[in-house]
Amino acid sequence: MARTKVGVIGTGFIGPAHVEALRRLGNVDVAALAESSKELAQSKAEALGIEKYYGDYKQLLKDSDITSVHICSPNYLHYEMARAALEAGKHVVCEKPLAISVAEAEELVELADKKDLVNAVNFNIRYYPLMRQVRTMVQKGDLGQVFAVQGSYLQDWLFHPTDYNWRLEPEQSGQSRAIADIGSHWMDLIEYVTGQQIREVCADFATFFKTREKPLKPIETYAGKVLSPEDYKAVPINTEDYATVLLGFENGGRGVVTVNQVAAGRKNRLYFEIDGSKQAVAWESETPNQIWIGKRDGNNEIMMRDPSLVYPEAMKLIDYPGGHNEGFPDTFKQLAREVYAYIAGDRSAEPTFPTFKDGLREMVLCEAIMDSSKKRAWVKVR
Ligand code: SOE
Repeated sequence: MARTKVGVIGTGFIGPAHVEALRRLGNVDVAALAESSKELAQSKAEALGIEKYYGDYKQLLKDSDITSVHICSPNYLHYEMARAALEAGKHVVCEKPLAISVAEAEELVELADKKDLVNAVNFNIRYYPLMRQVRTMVQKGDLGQVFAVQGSYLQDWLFHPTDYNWRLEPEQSGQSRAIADIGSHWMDLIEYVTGQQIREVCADFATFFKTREKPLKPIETYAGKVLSPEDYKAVPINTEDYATVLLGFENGGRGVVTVNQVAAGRKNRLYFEIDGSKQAVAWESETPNQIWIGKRDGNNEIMMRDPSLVYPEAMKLIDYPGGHNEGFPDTFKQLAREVYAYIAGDRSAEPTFPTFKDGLREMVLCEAIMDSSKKRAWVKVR
């Protein structure tokens, strides 16, 4: 079997998760990595056991062994790197957000189409098997008409004013933080499982920490408290810690979502409840192997992630029997498996994985939400 050789660009918090997932596929080799300097690239390559390393991603793109790349760098680099990778004829899997503006994302969608290269955005939360189950339940009419969706995405890794990361800097991360970083996952998931597009939004943003203590040395996302007081300086913060957004769906359904990166005790918790005309369904990402099914005229149910209980569509994403729990790293593996099966196979069918078009969709939603929060009014999503 021909093995695809992959290059990973960026090895901070999320790059190693891509490396691990790719290695679990069996038909893909992580052949090279690129970092922002030769020294960093070398030490990461040693730690991750990757043979080739480059101190500049442009050198990796010249490597003719590499046929696809995973972009795991800070957000502001996604556009430049994805563009260069497509120009170099590589298939691209990009971390979210795809870019930091709608215009950039539109250009990438067009270029990927023109070059006829496989393109994906890592909206990994779709790949919890029970999310495929919920999507199939909606498609089969088990929920009836979707009346309303409510939920949240809460984290606490920015809870202290000394918590700091490049995601707090608009030049690196983009103009929106909580909505672009975690709201984008929630909206992508909800549109994916309900099949309903969000058509209008009304947003309320808050920044609770107007200044934060910036470490004078770089530290990685989720690194925790590793510095002392003299290692910090106070800097102003211009992006939102929190947002609540009212949503109007294309079928007339209503929704509301809260995102908050300073919610104590909520490590990384995405929650939703979909209320349909026949029954309701709810899920939270910190207990990802079960869904709640709500009924008016019978007992409510807890459905377990068990290949013998779910629809065949969801079964495809399950590698272990019921009770042998799968989680966050498995979502990366399942997404990558669909991408690499597509790369190796017949490419005439529509991809089953999130593509650059889905990345663009999130940019459009984020821009509408930011616009609404500035105007303090409802805004239509184009
Ligand atoms: C940081 O907030 C972050 O790593 C996001 O960027 C991810 O997409 C999400 O998986 C968890 O939190």
